[in-house]
Amino acid sequence: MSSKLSVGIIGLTNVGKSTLFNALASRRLAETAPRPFTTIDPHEAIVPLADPNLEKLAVIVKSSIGSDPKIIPATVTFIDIAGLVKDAHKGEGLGNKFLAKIREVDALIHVVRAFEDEKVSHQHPTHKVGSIDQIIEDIGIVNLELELGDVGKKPVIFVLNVEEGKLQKIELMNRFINSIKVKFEGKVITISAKMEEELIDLNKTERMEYLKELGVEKSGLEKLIVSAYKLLDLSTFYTIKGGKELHAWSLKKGLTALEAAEKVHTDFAKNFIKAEVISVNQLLETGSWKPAKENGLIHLEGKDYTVQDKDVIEFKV
Ligand SMILES: Nc1nc2c(ncn2[C@@H]2O[C@H](COP(=O)(O)OP(=O)(O)O)[C@@H](O)[C@H]2O)c(=O)[nH]1
Ligand SMILES: [Mg+2]
Repeated sequence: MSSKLSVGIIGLTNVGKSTLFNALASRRLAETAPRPFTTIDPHEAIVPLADPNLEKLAVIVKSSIGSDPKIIPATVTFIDIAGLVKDAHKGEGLGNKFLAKIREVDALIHVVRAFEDEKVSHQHPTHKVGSIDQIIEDIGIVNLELELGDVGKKPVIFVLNVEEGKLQKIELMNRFINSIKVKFEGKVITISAKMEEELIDLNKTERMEYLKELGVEKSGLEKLIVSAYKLLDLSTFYTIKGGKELHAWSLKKGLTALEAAEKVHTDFAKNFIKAEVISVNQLLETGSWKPAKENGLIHLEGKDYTVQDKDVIEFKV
């Protein structure tokens, strides 16, 4: 079983793919400084998923062991795949190489240019750059290459890269989104890659204040990370190792306790006896593991148990 689920960032050239990728990659650095995620490839970013349950669980753990546990969030891997051009499937612009990379990922983020900027050239401007017609045409070009390149059907999120000033123009944004939805299948998110890149240098509090000033509730990046996670059809389970390490793990939906154990530790899978399981909400309501156990809320499961989203699992080996 391949445990590395990834999302490839694709699109024409000069649409803001790398700008978006850099913002994603830096968010990782900003929020997970204590944990050195080893970078295998500069085009690959392992990004933590914000999860309010982790902080709540940490409070519970602290109240029973007296110190703050180390928190390790679940992650999504994003890959910056260089731009596709027309006739990529015939090998244009290293097209074959990029198409091969696209076949390897599990889902796609298709970045589409919706910003206007004379200084940034457009590959095929037959319409006004940033117009709905241009957007639809751009998506069509890339989709055709994917089809001819035999990429196969993959879940996709369209990211409309707009100027930051346009983000609050809800009506305009909805018009963009709806026009895409009429023609193509997939989720659509509006984002300003450039703004997200500028947010990198701010800390969490400054970032929130800045967004508030702009009249935006959440950074587009957060929305995108959550959507990508959903797109991969993952569920989350939690382990609390010795009360010291709080770990969120992602698992394809429908997998078993044994497969979950394998993710945590190969030895866990080999020596699997049973698993103690409780939903995170029940554990949070009860306040700690011991009373939950005494009240019969923790159930014993075997290897074949289908892991449910937001299970807290204690593997017995
Ligand atoms: N004005 C403007 N420029 C942008 C925006 N996003 C990206 N760019 C610029 O467009 C150019 C191409 O961006 P890049 O991320 O390298 O595109 P890629 O070829 O798709 O990876 C760069 O000069 C970026 O600074 C945006 O939202 N607004
Ligand atoms: Mg690029």
